[in-house]
Amino acid sequence: MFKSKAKFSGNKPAAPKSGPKNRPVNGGRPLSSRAQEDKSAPNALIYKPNYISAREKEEIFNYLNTLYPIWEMRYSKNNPPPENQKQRPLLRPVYWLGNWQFACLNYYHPPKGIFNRCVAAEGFPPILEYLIQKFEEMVHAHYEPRDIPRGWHLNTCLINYYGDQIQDDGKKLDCARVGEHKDFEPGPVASISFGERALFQFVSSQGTESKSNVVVQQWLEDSSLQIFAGDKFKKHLFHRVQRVDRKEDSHFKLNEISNFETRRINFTFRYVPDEHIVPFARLPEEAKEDVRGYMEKLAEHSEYFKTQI
Ligand SMILES: O=C(O)CCC(=O)C(=O)O
Repeated sequence: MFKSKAKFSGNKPAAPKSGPKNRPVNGGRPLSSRAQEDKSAPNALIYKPNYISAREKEEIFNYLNTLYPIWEMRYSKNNPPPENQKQRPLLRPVYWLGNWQFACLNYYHPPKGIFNRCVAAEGFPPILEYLIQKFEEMVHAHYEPRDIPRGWHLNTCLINYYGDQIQDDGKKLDCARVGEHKDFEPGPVASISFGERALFQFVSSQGTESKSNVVVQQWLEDSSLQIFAGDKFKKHLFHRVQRVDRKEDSHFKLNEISNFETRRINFTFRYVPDEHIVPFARLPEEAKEDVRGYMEKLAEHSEYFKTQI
């Protein structure tokens, strides 16, 4: 099953799985005093360094080599920017599995935003099915039933590509970060990371006017697993990727993403109730119009998307 080499030049083989099992979740810079108080609290967080073996990583990278991520725009003809906002591209290329939550359809956002936002997409390859099963078992063993919604299973995955945009003058623009947000899909979220480590922070936020407080932070390292769940980490706090290291002078050699160099790839696995996943053909006409271009682009390299348009 595990064949060729992962394509991260400068890649170090994953260390043996002998390290600490659940490392305390406060890596990185000193925390604010409020964060210090909370440092020992995050029972609802799992962090496992070196969780993905070298062979599993190879298999995942073989699969990544078959994907062609796309750059999406945040808004569209039928979902224009609000008055105080401008049309803009997302900060990074993405690929979704299970269902595609196009940015211009505003992502899955219960209780109101549940219909016509999650467009049926390709399923998981065997290596991810295998890992998902382990994540689900871990979740059931680790969390209280109240933190696991009925029917919860990891049927959705967002693959984020982090790195530099190469500008027209050849200069690199580092856009390896994600602003604070919540993942509104119900229940636990599992995340695996590859490449340069990222500073992942849970923050409390009083709105756009005031500065957010870092409550817990964790460096997400190559081949690590993170799981978070429960009201505190899913509903009350926001999370963000503050920055991605640039220790290795190298980037992943994957399929060409024009004018982009990827130094970190993250997969987040989530749950969308199956009844809220809609095939492209059944979207309302306006939504179809807004995402048809993306579907056509995806269909250039995907048999699945060819059958959908
Ligand atoms: O890249 C990561 O570690 C987190 C990504 C994330 O926050 C998201 O996709 O919602």
